[in-house]
Amino acid sequence: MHSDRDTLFRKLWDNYREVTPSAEEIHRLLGGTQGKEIINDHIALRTFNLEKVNLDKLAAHFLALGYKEGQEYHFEAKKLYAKHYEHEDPTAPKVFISELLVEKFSPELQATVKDLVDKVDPQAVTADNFLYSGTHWKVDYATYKRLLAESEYAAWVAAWGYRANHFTVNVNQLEKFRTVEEINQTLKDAGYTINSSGGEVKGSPEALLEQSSTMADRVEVRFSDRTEVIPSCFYEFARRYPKPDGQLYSGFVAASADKIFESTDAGM
Ligand code: OOG
Ligand code: NI
Repeated sequence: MHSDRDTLFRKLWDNYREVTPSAEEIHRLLGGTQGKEIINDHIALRTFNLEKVNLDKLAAHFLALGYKEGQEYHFEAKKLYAKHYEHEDPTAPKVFISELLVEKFSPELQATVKDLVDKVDPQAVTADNFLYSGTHWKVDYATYKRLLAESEYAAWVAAWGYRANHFTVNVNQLEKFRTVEEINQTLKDAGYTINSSGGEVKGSPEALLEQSSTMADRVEVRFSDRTEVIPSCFYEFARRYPKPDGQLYSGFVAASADKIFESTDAGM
Protein backbone atom coordinates (compact mmCIF):
# COMPACT_ATOMS: atom_id res chain seq x y z
CA MET A 1 0.00 0.00 0.00
CA HIS A 2 2.64 2.53 1.05
CA SER A 3 5.40 0.71 -0.74
CA ASP A 4 7.48 3.77 -1.69
CA ARG A 5 7.78 4.65 1.95
CA ASP A 6 8.60 1.08 2.94
CA THR A 7 11.23 0.92 0.22
CA LEU A 8 12.86 4.17 1.33
CA PHE A 9 13.09 3.08 4.98
CA ARG A 10 14.34 -0.39 4.01
CA LYS A 11 17.09 1.14 1.86
CA LEU A 12 17.98 3.58 4.65
CA TRP A 13 18.13 0.68 7.13
CA ASP A 14 20.31 -1.51 4.88
CA ASN A 15 22.68 1.39 4.26
CA TYR A 16 22.81 2.25 7.99
CA ARG A 17 23.48 -1.39 8.90
CA GLU A 18 26.48 -1.51 6.60
CA VAL A 19 28.35 0.96 8.79
CA THR A 20 26.66 0.14 12.12
CA PRO A 21 27.60 -3.43 13.00
CA SER A 22 25.95 -3.11 16.43
CA ALA A 23 22.53 -2.35 14.97
CA GLU A 24 21.56 -5.91 14.21
CA GLU A 25 22.74 -7.28 17.53
CA ILE A 26 20.91 -4.53 19.42
CA HIS A 27 17.84 -5.27 17.36
CA ARG A 28 18.13 -8.89 18.46
CA LEU A 29 18.72 -7.99 22.11
CA LEU A 30 15.59 -5.83 22.17
CA GLY A 31 13.41 -7.86 19.85
CA GLY A 32 14.57 -11.15 21.27
CA THR A 33 11.78 -13.62 21.60
CA GLN A 34 8.99 -11.26 20.71
CA GLY A 35 7.25 -12.27 17.54
CA LYS A 36 6.62 -8.88 16.07
CA GLU A 37 8.89 -6.41 14.34
CA ILE A 38 10.62 -3.57 16.13
CA ILE A 39 8.85 -0.30 15.37
CA ASN A 40 11.01 2.73 14.61
CA ASP A 41 10.14 5.96 16.40
CA HIS A 42 12.27 8.06 14.08
CA ILE A 43 15.40 8.34 12.02
CA ALA A 44 17.71 11.34 11.74
CA LEU A 45 19.54 12.91 8.81
CA ARG A 46 22.26 15.55 8.73
CA THR A 47 23.33 18.08 6.13
CA PHE A 48 24.85 21.52 5.49
CA ASN A 49 22.60 24.57 5.05
CA LEU A 50 24.08 25.41 1.62
CA GLU A 51 21.26 25.87 -0.88
CA LYS A 52 22.00 22.81 -3.03
CA VAL A 53 21.74 20.25 -0.21
CA ASN A 54 19.97 22.05 2.64
CA LEU A 55 17.38 20.70 5.07
CA ASP A 56 14.51 21.53 2.70
CA LYS A 57 16.11 19.47 -0.07
CA LEU A 58 16.21 16.41 2.19
CA ALA A 59 12.73 17.11 3.53
CA ALA A 60 11.29 17.21 -0.02
CA HIS A 61 11.77 13.44 -0.21
CA PHE A 62 9.48 12.98 2.80
CA LEU A 63 6.92 15.63 1.82
CA ALA A 64 6.51 13.68 -1.44
CA LEU A 65 5.57 10.64 0.66
CA GLY A 66 2.85 12.53 2.53
CA TYR A 67 4.87 13.68 5.53
CA LYS A 68 4.02 17.02 7.15
CA GLU A 69 6.35 19.50 8.77
CA GLY A 70 6.38 19.40 12.58
CA GLN A 71 8.34 21.64 14.96
CA GLU A 72 11.65 23.42 14.51
CA TYR A 73 14.63 23.38 16.86
CA HIS A 74 17.63 25.65 17.38
CA PHE A 75 21.03 24.58 18.69
CA GLU A 76 22.98 27.77 19.38
CA ALA A 77 26.24 26.27 20.61
CA LYS A 78 26.50 23.59 17.95
CA LYS A 79 25.30 26.07 15.27
CA LEU A 80 22.60 23.76 13.99
CA TYR A 81 18.99 24.14 12.96
CA ALA A 82 16.53 21.25 12.74
CA LYS A 83 12.95 20.37 11.90
CA HIS A 84 10.97 17.21 12.37
CA TYR A 85 8.47 15.66 9.99
CA GLU A 86 5.67 13.27 10.77
CA HIS A 87 3.09 11.24 8.88
CA GLU A 88 -0.58 10.72 9.67
CA ASP A 89 0.08 6.96 9.61
CA PRO A 90 1.25 6.36 13.21
CA THR A 91 3.42 3.42 12.10
CA ALA A 92 5.49 5.71 9.86
CA PRO A 93 8.77 6.68 11.56
CA LYS A 94 9.14 10.38 12.29
CA VAL A 95 12.07 12.11 10.63
CA PHE A 96 14.47 14.55 12.33
CA ILE A 97 16.52 16.58 9.86
CA SER A 98 19.24 19.01 10.92
CA GLU A 99 21.54 21.33 9.00
CA LEU A 100 24.84 22.98 9.93
CA LEU A 101 24.73 26.78 9.86
CA VAL A 102 27.88 26.97 7.74
CA GLU A 103 28.11 30.79 7.68
CA LYS A 104 28.65 30.84 11.45
CA PHE A 105 32.01 29.04 11.14
CA SER A 106 35.53 30.09 10.13
CA PRO A 107 36.30 31.08 6.53
CA GLU A 108 38.38 27.86 6.31
CA LEU A 109 35.48 25.63 7.28
CA GLN A 110 33.14 27.53 4.99
CA ALA A 111 35.54 27.09 2.06
CA THR A 112 36.00 23.37 2.74
CA VAL A 113 32.27 22.70 3.00
CA LYS A 114 31.56 24.75 -0.12
CA ASP A 115 34.15 22.66 -2.01
CA LEU A 116 32.48 19.44 -0.93
CA VAL A 117 29.00 20.61 -1.82
CA ASP A 118 30.24 21.93 -5.19
CA LYS A 119 30.97 18.29 -6.10
CA VAL A 120 27.32 17.28 -5.68
CA ASP A 121 25.37 16.93 -8.92
CA PRO A 122 22.11 18.88 -8.37
CA GLN A 123 20.22 16.03 -10.03
CA ALA A 124 21.57 13.59 -7.47
CA VAL A 125 19.78 15.55 -4.74
CA THR A 126 16.32 14.85 -6.11
CA ALA A 127 17.09 11.25 -7.10
CA ASP A 128 15.27 8.52 -5.15
CA ASN A 129 18.51 7.27 -3.59
CA PHE A 130 19.86 10.61 -2.37
CA LEU A 131 19.06 10.05 1.30
CA TYR A 132 21.28 6.95 1.39
CA SER A 133 23.82 7.97 -1.25
CA GLY A 134 26.79 8.61 1.09
CA THR A 135 29.41 11.13 0.07
CA HIS A 136 29.54 12.86 -3.29
CA TRP A 137 33.08 14.10 -2.68
CA LYS A 138 36.53 12.94 -1.61
CA VAL A 139 38.02 14.26 1.59
CA ASP A 140 41.52 13.64 2.95
CA TYR A 141 42.16 12.78 6.57
CA ALA A 142 43.82 16.09 7.47
CA THR A 143 40.77 17.99 6.18
CA TYR A 144 38.50 15.71 8.23
CA LYS A 145 40.61 16.46 11.34
CA ARG A 146 40.47 20.21 10.68
CA LEU A 147 36.68 20.08 10.38
CA LEU A 148 36.55 17.98 13.54
CA ALA A 149 38.40 20.68 15.48
CA GLU A 150 35.60 23.16 14.71
CA SER A 151 32.51 20.99 14.42
CA GLU A 152 32.15 17.29 15.08
CA TYR A 153 28.95 17.47 13.01
CA ALA A 154 30.72 18.98 9.98
CA ALA A 155 33.38 16.27 10.12
CA TRP A 156 30.74 13.56 10.38
CA VAL A 157 28.85 14.77 7.32
CA ALA A 158 32.12 15.17 5.39
CA ALA A 159 33.10 11.57 6.18
CA TRP A 160 29.70 9.87 5.84
CA GLY A 161 27.58 12.06 3.62
CA TYR A 162 23.92 11.25 3.14
CA ARG A 163 22.64 8.34 5.19
CA ALA A 164 20.53 7.77 8.31
CA ASN A 165 22.64 8.90 11.23
CA HIS A 166 20.59 6.72 13.58
CA PHE A 167 17.49 4.63 13.80
CA THR A 168 15.41 4.88 16.98
CA VAL A 169 13.48 2.09 18.62
CA ASN A 170 9.95 2.99 19.71
CA VAL A 171 10.11 1.81 23.33
CA ASN A 172 6.34 2.11 23.84
CA GLN A 173 5.91 -0.72 21.32
CA LEU A 174 8.43 -3.14 22.87
CA GLU A 175 7.15 -6.16 24.73
CA LYS A 176 10.26 -7.20 26.68
CA PHE A 177 11.17 -3.73 27.96
CA ARG A 178 9.12 -0.90 29.42
CA THR A 179 11.67 1.74 30.33
CA VAL A 180 14.68 3.42 28.78
CA GLU A 181 16.63 2.55 31.96
CA GLU A 182 16.03 -1.17 31.44
CA ILE A 183 17.25 -0.92 27.87
CA ASN A 184 20.35 0.99 28.93
CA GLN A 185 21.15 -1.67 31.53
CA THR A 186 20.69 -4.52 29.05
CA LEU A 187 22.96 -2.81 26.53
CA LYS A 188 25.59 -2.02 29.13
CA ASP A 189 25.52 -5.66 30.28
CA ALA A 190 26.12 -6.61 26.64
CA GLY A 191 29.18 -4.32 26.55
CA TYR A 192 27.76 -1.25 24.81
CA THR A 193 28.52 2.32 25.83
CA ILE A 194 25.51 4.54 26.45
CA ASN A 195 25.88 8.25 25.65
CA SER A 196 26.09 9.81 29.12
CA SER A 197 26.24 13.48 28.08
CA GLY A 198 23.55 15.17 30.18
CA GLY A 199 22.76 11.81 31.84
CA GLU A 200 22.10 8.39 30.33
CA VAL A 201 18.36 9.09 30.15
CA LYS A 202 17.59 12.39 28.46
CA GLY A 203 14.24 14.07 29.03
CA SER A 204 11.54 13.04 31.49
CA PRO A 205 7.87 12.05 31.70
CA GLU A 206 7.12 15.79 32.24
CA ALA A 207 8.94 16.62 28.98
CA LEU A 208 6.77 13.84 27.45
CA LEU A 209 9.84 12.17 25.95
CA GLU A 210 12.64 10.04 27.38
CA GLN A 211 15.56 9.06 25.17
CA SER A 212 18.91 7.34 25.28
CA SER A 213 21.44 6.28 22.68
CA THR A 214 24.52 4.17 22.21
CA MET A 215 27.79 5.82 21.36
CA ALA A 216 28.37 5.42 17.62
CA ASP A 217 30.13 2.35 16.33
CA ARG A 218 33.70 2.88 15.16
CA VAL A 219 34.42 1.62 11.68
CA GLU A 220 36.93 2.11 8.90
CA VAL A 221 36.44 4.92 6.44
CA ARG A 222 38.46 5.26 3.29
CA PHE A 223 39.60 8.88 3.12
CA SER A 224 41.24 10.00 -0.14
CA ASP A 225 44.73 9.43 1.29
CA ARG A 226 44.32 6.72 3.93
CA THR A 227 41.92 4.53 5.88
CA GLU A 228 41.04 5.45 9.46
CA VAL A 229 38.63 4.18 12.09
CA ILE A 230 36.12 6.89 13.09
CA PRO A 231 32.63 7.05 14.68
CA SER A 232 29.86 6.05 12.28
CA CYS A 233 26.22 5.74 13.36
CA PHE A 234 24.39 4.94 16.60
CA TYR A 235 21.15 3.47 17.88
CA GLU A 236 18.60 5.43 19.89
CA PHE A 237 15.65 4.51 22.14
CA ALA A 238 12.63 6.74 22.69
CA ARG A 239 9.69 6.45 25.06
CA ARG A 240 6.83 8.89 24.53
CA TYR A 241 4.21 10.02 27.04
CA PRO A 242 0.65 11.21 26.40
CA LYS A 243 -0.25 14.88 26.19
CA PRO A 244 -3.29 16.13 28.12
CA ASP A 245 -5.44 15.20 25.10
CA GLY A 246 -4.37 11.57 25.45
CA GLN A 247 -2.28 11.51 22.25
CA LEU A 248 1.39 10.62 22.55
CA TYR A 249 3.72 13.61 22.23
CA SER A 250 5.13 13.52 18.72
CA GLY A 251 7.78 16.25 18.89
CA PHE A 252 11.37 16.30 20.05
CA VAL A 253 13.03 18.03 23.01
CA ALA A 254 15.79 20.42 22.01
CA ALA A 255 17.75 20.06 25.28
CA SER A 256 17.83 16.28 24.82
CA ALA A 257 18.55 16.41 21.10
CA ASP A 258 21.51 18.67 21.85
CA LYS A 259 23.09 15.79 23.79
CA ILE A 260 22.02 13.06 21.35
CA PHE A 261 24.07 14.80 18.64
CA GLU A 262 27.13 13.98 20.76
CA SER A 263 26.62 10.26 20.19
CA THR A 264 28.98 10.55 17.21
CA ASP A 265 31.74 12.29 19.23
CA ALA A 266 35.02 10.42 19.20
CA GLY A 267 35.11 10.85 22.98
CA MET A 268 38.33 8.91 23.53
C1 OOG B 1 20.23 14.16 15.70
C2 OOG B 1 20.20 14.32 17.20
C3 OOG B 1 18.80 14.61 17.75
C4 OOG B 1 16.82 13.32 18.76
O1 OOG B 1 16.16 12.28 18.76
O2 OOG B 1 16.63 14.24 19.57
C5 OOG B 1 17.91 13.44 17.75
C6 OOG B 1 21.55 13.76 15.15
O3 OOG B 1 22.41 13.27 15.89
O4 OOG B 1 21.74 13.93 13.95
O5 OOG B 1 18.02 12.52 16.99
NI1 NI C 1 17.03 10.83 17.45
